[in-house]
Amino acid sequence: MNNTIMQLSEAIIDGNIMEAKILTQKALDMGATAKQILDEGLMNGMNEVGELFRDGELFVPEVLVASKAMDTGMEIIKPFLKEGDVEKKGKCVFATVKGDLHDIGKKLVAMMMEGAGYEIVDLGVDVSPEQLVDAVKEHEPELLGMSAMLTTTMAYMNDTVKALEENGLLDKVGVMIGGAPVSPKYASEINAKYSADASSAVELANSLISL
Ligand code: B12
Repeated sequence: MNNTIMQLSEAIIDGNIMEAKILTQKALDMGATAKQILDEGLMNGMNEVGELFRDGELFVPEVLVASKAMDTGMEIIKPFLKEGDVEKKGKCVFATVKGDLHDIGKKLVAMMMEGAGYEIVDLGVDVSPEQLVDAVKEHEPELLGMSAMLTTTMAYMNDTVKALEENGLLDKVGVMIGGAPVSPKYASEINAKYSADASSAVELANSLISL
């Protein structure tokens, strides 16, 4: 089984979508847990892709197919991340901020939260502060989750919080943020809550809901 999970990591790095699909299913069939497949297979591969990209050994098109391979695996394990018949805890609107097209991390957080009993409204990528304000008005969620992966786009998180405040919505919704350039310090500066990964995002959401 460990061998299959290692091969799955390699399939992500190689951007081999078909292999990623087959190996994710094979690992499940062999008894691996969804969490194991996610952490040791999919995420492990994606972390390596990140390093190769940073070092100039992989380029955007290759990273894009690696992301698609990761997505394929995530879709297969999604049903297994659910915590059984959990009662609905609340609603969370998710988006990647304006100018930013990275969505793997956001989808993962949304997926884990859905598994933990939250109703998810995913607005996708490149979502402006105005669109987020409209969505909060329309869906009336308890939580708003924003993701940014670029230093150039994270400022839209602050713009969104300000826009929520101007519209009298900030005391109605808990704002959660995350993504590589975001820090707990930045979150507290902009009146939001930070979480580093998908599991701690669920814990953060639970604590915000119970406040
Ligand atoms: C995949 C990827 C891409 C893919 C995205 C595909 C997709 N559908 O998402 C593509 C190829 C499109 C891409 C494009 C670009 N990318 Co890119 N990309 C990455 C890469 C390699 C991996 C990101 C990823 O998916 N990681 C896996 C996921 C699971 O992790 P994650 O996103 O961090 O999410 C976790 C946490 O952050 C947190 N989290 C995330 N969101 C949220 C939200 C909430 C509410 C919470 C609570 C938590 C949370 O939980 C998640 C799960 O654990 C990173 C490298 C890296 N180290 O991050 C670069 C990286 C983010 N990209 C980078 C760059 C520069 C670009 C481009 C500008 C490149 C170019 N020259 O065109 C473009 C920008 C396009 C745009 N406008 O957005 C830089 C950013 C540098 C910076 N400081 O700004 C990075 C860091 C690479 C690098 N080292 O240079 N990229």
